Amino acid sequence: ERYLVTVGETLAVLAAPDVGPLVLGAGLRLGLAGAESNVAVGVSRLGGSATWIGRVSEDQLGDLILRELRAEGVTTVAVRDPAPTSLQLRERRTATHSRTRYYRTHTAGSRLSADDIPEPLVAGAAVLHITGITPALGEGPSQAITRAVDIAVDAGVPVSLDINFRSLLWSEEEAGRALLPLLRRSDLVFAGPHEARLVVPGADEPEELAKGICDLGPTGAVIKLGAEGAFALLDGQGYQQPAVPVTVHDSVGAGDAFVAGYLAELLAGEPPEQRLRTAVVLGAFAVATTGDWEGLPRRSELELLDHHDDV
Ligand code: CKP
Ligand code: MG
Repeated sequence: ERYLVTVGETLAVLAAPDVGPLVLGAGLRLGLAGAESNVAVGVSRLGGSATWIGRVSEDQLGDLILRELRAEGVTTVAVRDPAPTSLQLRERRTATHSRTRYYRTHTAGSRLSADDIPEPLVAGAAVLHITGITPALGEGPSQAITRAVDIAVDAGVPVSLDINFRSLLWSEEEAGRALLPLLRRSDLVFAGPHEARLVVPGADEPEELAKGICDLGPTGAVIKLGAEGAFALLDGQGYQQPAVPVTVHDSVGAGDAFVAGYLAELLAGEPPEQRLRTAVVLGAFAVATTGDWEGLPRRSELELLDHHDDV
């Protein structure tokens, strides 16, 4: 069976449903986040096989993470760890501005190590998907990603990398320096324009950024342009993909949704045009619904956004 394998940290989110500063007694909604597990869920909902590798706490939040991922049909390869689950606090300071804070040091997910990566599982995958978040979590997670890429490259498994720069975790300089060697060994790279400039400084337009990435080694670069869709350079051929217009409710998770749509179609053997089309449809679902992954579509729902409901 053709499956995607991904490695990363899934965290608990405490999100304020109301707009305004946090006050005593405010409600906080419990959710789950994590770029790599978001992608795994998105692929699984579209009928693809996805395996997520990571460390989870031995407490109730660790149980919750595994229960939800498994309920979504994702295969989990989890090392249980006595350390707590990482948290992400999200405050909706105004309707359009949020403040977020991570509590993700000395946590289960950040104690991931190279020994946690099972070789046959990665070597047997159709694609390995990683993001720039995991290497930012520390020495152990960074080595785990390098180990996964070593196994994939040796086995001829294509590597997909989403740069996913997080300014709360490291500086642009640190990120550029750490991600460049991973990018050089990747086959397919996803990035927003700002993220692409971390590795291709001086370039500006999506076409230049994609070309700059491919000059470093990958055969494919997909520049995610949000409401403007995406530009992809795949095996030397350029593709322009417009977005699906929707009302934005919550843009977190849009990038992961896009990647999930693209990779699910890649697993299904679909051509680039179809991969990019499904990618923007998943991105639209993610921004039009609340939660990072909860609103992602099943395959039967992909056409839902093509027409408006006048009922
Ligand atoms: O780039 P995206 O908005 O798609 O990524 C969102 C995820 O893993 C989210 O689930 C969050 O917890 C994180 O990125 C992160 O660690 O920042
Ligand atoms: Mg992203």
